Amino acid sequence: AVGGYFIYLRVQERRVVTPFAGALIPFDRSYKNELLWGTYRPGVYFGVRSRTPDSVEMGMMWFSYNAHQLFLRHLCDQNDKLRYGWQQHDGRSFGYQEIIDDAVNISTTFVKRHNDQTNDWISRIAIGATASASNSKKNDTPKPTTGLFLYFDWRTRGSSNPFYSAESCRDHFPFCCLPKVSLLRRLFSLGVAAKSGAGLKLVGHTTQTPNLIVLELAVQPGFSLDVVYEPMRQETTRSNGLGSWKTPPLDTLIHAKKQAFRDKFHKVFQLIERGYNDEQNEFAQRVFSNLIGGLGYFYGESLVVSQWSSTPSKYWTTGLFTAVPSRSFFPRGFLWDEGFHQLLISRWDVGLTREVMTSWFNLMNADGWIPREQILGDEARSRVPDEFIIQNSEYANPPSFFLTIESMLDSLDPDRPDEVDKTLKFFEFAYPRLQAWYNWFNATQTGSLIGSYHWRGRNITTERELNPKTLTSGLDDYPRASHPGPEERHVDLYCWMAYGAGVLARVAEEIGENPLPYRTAELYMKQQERLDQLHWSDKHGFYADFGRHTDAVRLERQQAPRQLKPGQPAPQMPKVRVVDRDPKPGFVNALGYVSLFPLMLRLLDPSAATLGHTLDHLRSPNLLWTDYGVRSLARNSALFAAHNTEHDAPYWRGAVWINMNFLILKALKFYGEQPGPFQEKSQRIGQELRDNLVQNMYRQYQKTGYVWEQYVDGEGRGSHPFTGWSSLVVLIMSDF
Ligand code: 6A9
Repeated sequence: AVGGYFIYLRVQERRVVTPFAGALIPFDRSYKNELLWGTYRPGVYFGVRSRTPDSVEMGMMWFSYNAHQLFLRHLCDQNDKLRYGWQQHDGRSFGYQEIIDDAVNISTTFVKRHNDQTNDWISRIAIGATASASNSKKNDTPKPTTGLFLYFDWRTRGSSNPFYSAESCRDHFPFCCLPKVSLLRRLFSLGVAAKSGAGLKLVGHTTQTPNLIVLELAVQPGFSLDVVYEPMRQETTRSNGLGSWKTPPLDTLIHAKKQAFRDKFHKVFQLIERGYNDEQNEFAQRVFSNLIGGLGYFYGESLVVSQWSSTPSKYWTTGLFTAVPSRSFFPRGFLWDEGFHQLLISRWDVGLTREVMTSWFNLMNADGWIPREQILGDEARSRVPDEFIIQNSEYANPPSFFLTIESMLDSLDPDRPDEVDKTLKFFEFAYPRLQAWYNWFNATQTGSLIGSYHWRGRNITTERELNPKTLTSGLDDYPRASHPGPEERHVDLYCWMAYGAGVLARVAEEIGENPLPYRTAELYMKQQERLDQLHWSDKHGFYADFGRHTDAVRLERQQAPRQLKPGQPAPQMPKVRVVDRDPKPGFVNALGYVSLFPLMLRLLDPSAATLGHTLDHLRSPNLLWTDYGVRSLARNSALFAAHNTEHDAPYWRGAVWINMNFLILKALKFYGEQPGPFQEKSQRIGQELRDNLVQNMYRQYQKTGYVWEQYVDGEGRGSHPFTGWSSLVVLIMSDF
């Protein structure tokens, strides 16, 4: 008591599944009603739900007869080879989609009204014959009949059944009303493949309480159906049916909504003024609409492991409001994709962006970590192979939301003081979480050399991969050090951190917090000597990662074991990695997107010689330049277009990706505005690049009907339609 001794106990606790301690960012209360219902099921061709866990979900399925085979259409699936997508969608109250399935054309329209009293909506489903069907078939062929199913599905929880009991249901509805299980049996008996129950969530019980209502119809072109939703109000027990929708008539309302969409699109993006023709403008509208119409609400929990526990724990159960990269192939939230999606959405409706960011940042745990891929709920989980489901709380994903934040700050509109106010309020609430996020990177992703950074999550013991992947960086198979280890330094992560510090400083300034710590960090990291010392390779002449590396790796089929028993067939041996020369510590010889990061995130001084070299590489057709955009890896790079395993095709090894090209363009615009030796060159390359990207994506859209995940020699590749970050083509057209 006298001596003043003490024991200092410092324990680093990791609370992986504990929510961040600070206050949750509040959702905008004034949107609660307005944004309650929507087409928030992007993974089905058409689906409506509310942003509440227990929502009734509406969906649509149909049978397609093709070459005498019967297909059930429900989940968006690129093997269906349909052309579909939102042609207009305003993200709040209106969407119009067309789906072309061989001879049949299905349109889905979603219209919402809302005021303080109500948030009714109508979904109109209309069937038509496609042009090709009416041309090729003479009038004497009968009109095609489509088997159409509409369903209303809810999770049975306690007594929250929003409909009627089975008996009264049958009395009230002239269609079947039955537990999902029966429905599935019926679909099976019709010869539909078991394919995860045709995508229907099978609630794990077989009691006779209905949790699904299905309306089954045989319809022909010309058919149209309106589903009217009206919340049950206390004072009314009887529906007034279409009554309140009679004035104005629905057609008039839809017409007005379409026109309002076009007008707003014109005002926001001004494509006609920029010389694009009507068809190109239409293309841009569709791309944009399919992104914003892809906003979804998901509910459930992630599975998480950490270095402290390798058995997966459940993250807390939560909802997520997010756009998705691809409705067909990965209709769920991805952290770094979302930062890019919101660049576009925030231009249109910054309120939606605040809702989405609120949702994402509220997923932060006590350590400041946000899970990278969000696979929430059974429906989402049923579409993902097991090895992708588990998230690791040691692993990062680029903090691309800093791009969104910068763009929101750049476009604070003094003519909309209410929105400015809301956005700044949002930043006030978000600030502790943004800081925690940034600190989490600093606490977990630093390199062993002071001031450097290093993505965790590479597989050190791999035998099959030509170059162990770095999924966390978002650039998956982009070549890094051939032998992962603690000495690695990753230039892209260094740039994200320098850039993030600058954005955080700006946020701090705007909301009256102290920007100094972040400003200092930014300036420190932007010092050319620091950056160059860590990442400029004199030997190669470009910015590069550092690590134990050799180019001399290849895949070779393993020898079959010598002693085969008589009659035993030779086993098919896998290809394994062979290292012909020992790795040495040094810069990694892989010119590509990673080398461009100091340019992309605008870290370089406008007069830096390294900027000039980077521009030269970018513009060189022998290296990175193509007529269709800047490719991810230089053509002369050792792993250019190389498979990573015998089954793992090249992904970020040469293909053109639109999110990275967007950042390149943004940087070229920036350097084109800075007086200096490279100003004129930046402008020229920027214009060429913009035209190349837009022309090619538009051509590919005309040819194939899709926007694609990536482009190889100009051809669309990978998942499609991919109206995630590829939809940035709209911002590119509008010159941002
Ligand atoms: C595979 C397939 C039905 C890979 O766009 C999302 C991500 C990007 O964040 C990342 O940078 N994509 C890019 O390299 C797609 C990832 C898809 C993984 C899911 C499961 C399901 O099969």
